[in-house]
Amino acid sequence: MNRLSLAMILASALTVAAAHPALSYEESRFLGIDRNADGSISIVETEAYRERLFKEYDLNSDGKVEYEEYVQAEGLRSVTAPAHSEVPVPDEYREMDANGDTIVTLDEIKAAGVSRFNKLDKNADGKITKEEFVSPGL
Ligand SMILES: [Ca+2]
Ligand SMILES: [Ca+2]
Ligand SMILES: [Ca+2]
Repeated sequence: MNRLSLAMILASALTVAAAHPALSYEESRFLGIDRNADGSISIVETEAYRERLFKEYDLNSDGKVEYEEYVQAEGLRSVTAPAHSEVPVPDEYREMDANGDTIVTLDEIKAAGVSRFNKLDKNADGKITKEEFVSPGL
């Protein structure tokens, strides 16, 4: 093997490593929302993501996410706490529950996603790029 081919092998190994770095939490979330894998998140993808989120939270599938369901779905109550002990409402839930009735509807959860979308979409081109996708994301 001459030096040139060794260099080429090393270079291609580096390229592979660069193309598949360990994904950060945000990167893997981004990829999960970017369903058509075009490198940006559209408003349609945001709403679809929020619908999936809603289904995850709506444990009894009755079309509303009561606060208790959210607590259970997110595992917010410590395992040592009594079964129905109160858990302080996190900002995340307040943000979704626009009318504050401790029930989150599909419309509310999508609207919260759209308002996050608009905040993240800094250049207002209707797409969120990886660079724009910063915590807490969508
Ligand atoms: Ca996309
Ligand atoms: Ca429910
Ligand atoms: Ca509500």
